[in-house]
Amino acid sequence: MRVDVSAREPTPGDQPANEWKLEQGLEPALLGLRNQSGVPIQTIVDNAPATDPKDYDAPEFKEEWDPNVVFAEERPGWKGYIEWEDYPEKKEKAAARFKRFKFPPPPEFQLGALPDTNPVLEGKRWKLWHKAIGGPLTNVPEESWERVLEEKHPNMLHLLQFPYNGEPPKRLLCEQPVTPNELHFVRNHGGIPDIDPEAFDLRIDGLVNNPKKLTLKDLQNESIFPRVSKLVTIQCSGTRRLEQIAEYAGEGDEMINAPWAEGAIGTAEWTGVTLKSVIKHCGGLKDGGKHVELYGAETYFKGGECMNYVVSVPWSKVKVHEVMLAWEMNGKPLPKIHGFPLRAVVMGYIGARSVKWLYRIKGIERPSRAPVQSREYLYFQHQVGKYNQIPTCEFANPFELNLKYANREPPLVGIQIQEMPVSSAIMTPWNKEIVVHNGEIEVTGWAYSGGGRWPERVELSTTGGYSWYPVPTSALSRKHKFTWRTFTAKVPCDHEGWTELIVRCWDNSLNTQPMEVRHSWNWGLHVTSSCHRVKIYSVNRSRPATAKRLKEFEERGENLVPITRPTEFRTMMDPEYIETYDAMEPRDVDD
Ligand SMILES: Nc1nc2c(c(=O)[nH]1)N[C@H]1C(S)=C(S)[C@@H](COP(=O)(O)O)O[C@H]1N2
Ligand SMILES: [Mo]
Repeated sequence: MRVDVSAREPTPGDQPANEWKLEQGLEPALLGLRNQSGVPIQTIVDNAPATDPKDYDAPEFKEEWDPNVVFAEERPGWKGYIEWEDYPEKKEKAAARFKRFKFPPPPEFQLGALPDTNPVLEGKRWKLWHKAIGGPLTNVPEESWERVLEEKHPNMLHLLQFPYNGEPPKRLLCEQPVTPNELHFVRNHGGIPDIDPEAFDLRIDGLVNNPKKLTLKDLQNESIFPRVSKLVTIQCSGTRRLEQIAEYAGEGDEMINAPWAEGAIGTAEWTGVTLKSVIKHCGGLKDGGKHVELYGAETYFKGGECMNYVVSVPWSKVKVHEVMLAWEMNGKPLPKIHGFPLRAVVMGYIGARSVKWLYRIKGIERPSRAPVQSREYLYFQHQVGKYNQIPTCEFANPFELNLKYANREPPLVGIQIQEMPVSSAIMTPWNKEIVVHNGEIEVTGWAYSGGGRWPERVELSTTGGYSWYPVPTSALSRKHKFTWRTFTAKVPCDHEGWTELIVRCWDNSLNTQPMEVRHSWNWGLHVTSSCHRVKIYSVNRSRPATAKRLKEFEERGENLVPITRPTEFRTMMDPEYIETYDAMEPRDVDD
């Protein structure tokens, strides 16, 4: 890798074969740094090999303690649940063990090419982290994958094998307004716990008046808690991240910033109770209690530390019954991969708050300082990047930064993402497709708005955004607070050749979407709320000349694709050419 291009002296004969591609930014992963500052900048490439996983158990890495004992699962019947938050010493032990190994760097999937495999990315480091810590974490990656194969649709697009992140193929996402469980996207930060519902209870503590533990039976006792069922769309803030990546690379951790397309969104009917009724049953929040922290049972890694999955929502959201604790998804018990036996469903918020394998709820004063709440899922201002995520640019090394800030107020230069904004996406046609049509193009897609707003008008453009046609109400699925609307609609397209199909949604508050990806681009690559644009090559058969030409292709058995290949047959015979030429205005003038 060329680390400093400005320092490079070109000598005759040393021209790399890919120089032209480098000049043109066609291999950005190999480009170096052009340092015009006059000050040397550290660009050391760390070539030390990663620890061989075979050595994790070797004598030199042996601990004086047994990871099966120290990191033992907390409770019988709760496979995949190690409690970290209650035991700082345990966290320290794991962090110290983690530090003894060297792990491979993340794959370069933004500046370099995405592999054409399914799973697209493997999650190698995450697998190794689990194996290196050992004990009950050792086989979590394999068990997670087995669960995926068991519970998810065979056609899922697996973006990341472990922690599992997968979305349904476009053709299946919007077939119906309620997403079948097997096709609902999955976004995991770790393994998939397997908790015996008989052994399960939910702990409610912190700033609540009467801390309690409630079993599933308690929660399902309708004489205490009214049962609710509600259609709710869950959308990951990473939905459509691929479009941001295609424009400009951002933070490139394959787990944190998985390269989602349009499918990290799904709608289900969730059944359970509202969190407000549960907190009320616990005597309400104490004075000063303004947020509730939600704990997920699996192990998450951040900056070399082990932790449980913890986020928070404000009490104001809970108070209006917009947070549910659900045990059913579309009339069936929650699939294990979606949080069995109990998950939160936070309506109209970013998916990250809808905690799966929910085992604890804690009343707190301020938004959680757990990293998923306060260091991830931040919406950074445009100019924030790798070197300036904190108000002072003290550290270039994110690992050091994490350790330094582990026990302090987190950096606050980004907005914590809670309510999702209005957004939409086209599911068909696909980007770069050749669409042969009769003057109207059939478009399918979805539109959604967070915070309890709903798509009030969905518009399509076949002219790159100059003119817009509303999707007829009859072509949109029913509106509800907290759900998307799917659509299949025909939109006029007079244009021929390359054009851009665009979708734009107006919600009931008349919020709409920025036109360009750059307008919503941010370092964490979250919330791609700009209008979804799909480039298509339009072939409009409603034009007689086009219909005639297509017929000729058909008669001669000639392929229209690839369109880049020159037409093989003569498209006009001499007599027709002369006749046409003579009928035309002359090419040149005589005087
Ligand atoms: N315990 C736990 N809860 C979690 C997550 C997780 O990794 N662990 N991922 C969150 C994120 S980022 C999203 S987008 C949603 C996805 O929900 P789903 O996998 O059921 O579609 O779950 C959220 N709840
Ligand atoms: Mo998410």
